[in-house]
Amino acid sequence: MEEFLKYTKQKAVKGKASAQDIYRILVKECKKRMEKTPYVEGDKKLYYISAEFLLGKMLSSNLINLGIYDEAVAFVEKMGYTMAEIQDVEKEPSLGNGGLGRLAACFLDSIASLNLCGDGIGLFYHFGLFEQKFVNHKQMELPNVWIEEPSWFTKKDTDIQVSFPHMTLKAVQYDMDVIGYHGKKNTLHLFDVESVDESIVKDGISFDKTAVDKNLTLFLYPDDSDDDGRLLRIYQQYFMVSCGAQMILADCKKKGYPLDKLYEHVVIQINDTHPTMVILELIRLLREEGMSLKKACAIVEKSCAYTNHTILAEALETWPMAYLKTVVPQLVEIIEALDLAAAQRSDLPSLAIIGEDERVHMAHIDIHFGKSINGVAKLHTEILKESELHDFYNLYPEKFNNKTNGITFRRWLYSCNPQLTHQIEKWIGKDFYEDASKLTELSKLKNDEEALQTLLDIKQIKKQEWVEHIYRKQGIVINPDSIFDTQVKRLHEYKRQQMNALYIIYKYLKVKAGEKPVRPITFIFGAKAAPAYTIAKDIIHVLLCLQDIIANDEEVSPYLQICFIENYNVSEAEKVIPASDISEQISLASKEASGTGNMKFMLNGALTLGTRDGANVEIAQLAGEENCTMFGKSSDEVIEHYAKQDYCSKDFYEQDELIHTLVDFLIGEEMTSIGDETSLSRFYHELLNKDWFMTLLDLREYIDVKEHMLEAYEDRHAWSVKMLENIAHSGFFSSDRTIEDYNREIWKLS
Ligand code: GPU
Repeated sequence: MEEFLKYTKQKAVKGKASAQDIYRILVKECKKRMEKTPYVEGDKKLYYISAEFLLGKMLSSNLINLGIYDEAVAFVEKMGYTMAEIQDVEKEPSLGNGGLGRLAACFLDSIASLNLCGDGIGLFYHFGLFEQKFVNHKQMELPNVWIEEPSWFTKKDTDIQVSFPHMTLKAVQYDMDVIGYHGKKNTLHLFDVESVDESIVKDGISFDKTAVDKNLTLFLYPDDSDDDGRLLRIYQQYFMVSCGAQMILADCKKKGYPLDKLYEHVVIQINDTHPTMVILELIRLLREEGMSLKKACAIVEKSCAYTNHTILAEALETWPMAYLKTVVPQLVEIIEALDLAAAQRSDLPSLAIIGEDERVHMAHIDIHFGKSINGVAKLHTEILKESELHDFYNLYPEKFNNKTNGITFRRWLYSCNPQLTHQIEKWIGKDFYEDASKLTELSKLKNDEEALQTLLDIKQIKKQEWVEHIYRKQGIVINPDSIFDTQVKRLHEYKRQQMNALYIIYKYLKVKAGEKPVRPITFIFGAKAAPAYTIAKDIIHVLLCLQDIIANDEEVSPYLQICFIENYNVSEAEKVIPASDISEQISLASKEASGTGNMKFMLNGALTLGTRDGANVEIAQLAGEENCTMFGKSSDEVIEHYAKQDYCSKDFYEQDELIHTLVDFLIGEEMTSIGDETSLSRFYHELLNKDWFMTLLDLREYIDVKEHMLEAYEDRHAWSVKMLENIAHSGFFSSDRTIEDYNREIWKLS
């Protein structure tokens, strides 16, 4: 790191290097080394195609993988800064919504780190997920500008073009090097349209949805609550897959691979159904090469694999045939042919590609014409096989498999929690850096008083750091000695932030009645609601009102506090997760496909308070039931309620006085005096008359177990043992393990 030293000598003396200067030097140094790093080679290549890559800031991650993190920290400190201050300079590329996009980013890191030849393909959105501001206890959305110099992306020459009925769009390709941990590199390819025009964005995030040549790559997930928005989604999806398919076939031709052996050299992992049209586009392009439809289908079926991330009906994409005829008429003939071919394999209407309502079921294309379909946690895959996709499972049992999600420990431990990382290294040596399963060795410390105290001390340091951060960012003063009880994730009814809100109301009323908790509690939230998702925004409103009511109540505020993190994103996650004591994972059982935040908390020594849903089930199994708090109705019971349609929230409200009181609070004097009555009463009625995600079903038990958990916190020794056991058994959730599973069973790269 000679450059650092030279720079230190020149500028440190004069004391005029700004954080910006330092950031630029570090990026330059990284890029220089990345350029010299060789590509991973192999005669078979994976393409991970995804509408989202929620990368987060790249500086620390790149420094770690290049093996120069410690040197860089020393340099930064010599210049009078902390690494956090330098990291602050970078704008976060928020090119994803939540778990699905972050998973794709973790996977890129692991693929390269395992020395597997695999690239990402996606879109170069000019504005990432909106920036969230709170005004009058409500969420406002602002455009999120992230493109800046210096950039990790490099513009590449390409002659790719994509044709639509009334226009042909020229592609612009941006590539980012993805460095493996102490290893070689792969590439993330993001495609943009040459004619894109940022100036059409007006007041916040509105723009002319019909000017597709100008808007196609402006926004991640544009509002699809109207026809124009939905058409735009199809334009985006087709542009992405067409660029990807053209690039893949061009790569093969360049390497001299015969296209009829495509599957020997290429495997395409389709991340949810957003990129499903890649199957159709590949078939179309192979036919243009002179291949028969039948042969093209057979080759593509052997090359593509699909990952399902949800069983929520509203998230399973179907497109009206009429939309597809408008945007991608060149694919319609292929869709109809596949529909016929599928009907020959099974005549069950539930397996049709074109439904009776003339809608095209995207997942059905993937399952019929891909070689593999996987769920993202054991329970989720079982539900797919046994209920949601049962008929498909009967037809293609060999295609179904599970790949429990994972997270990259490079970001979610080494980078975000260096204190814990260094301590672990002192305890068990360096092997866990390359092999996360080695963390189990930590269990040997469970009777070591000094080690357990150190674990508590590190947690306290991370809490103190976060308290300072949130004070700087939002001006909120948090008691670092309070219990940090955290629920951070997208705002969705199935994730049940509203159940947590009702618990807080319960606690508030207790304190008002004189029952004070032994130790203050800080309820931490972070969540963005989709701009058109009204009820989700109502829930944010409830929480922000409660935050204010409690903060302004002299009786209650010494004991309880809500902190709603504004604009929660990857960078905020990296700060709050290591500081948290309790990890709230309270989705309605069967609804959270996996969850990955749950794994990040476990790895950082927070204890899970969760339902038996998604990967929570595996967390409890690995960490031990005694080291987690699990509650709530099982997924079987929940699925039965849906089948029988016998859940009635009003019954719970009317038959349980406590629940009655808590729900009524939502429209009571305290709330309406500062909140918006329309919003509060809309949410109140939603809970009473619908409550589709059964909040009241699990509320009683939630209150009980949470009370116990908070009491258990006071036995600091017992709690620290649980922390240790959680960390020790989190190795399974390394995305390196997940990627090894994908590779062994689906990709089969050498
Ligand atoms: N997920 Br579908 C998203 O983040 N976005 C989506 O559009 C869909 C799923 C999430 C699941 O909700 C979460 O349970 C899972 O851990 C994650 O994908 C990654 O598989």
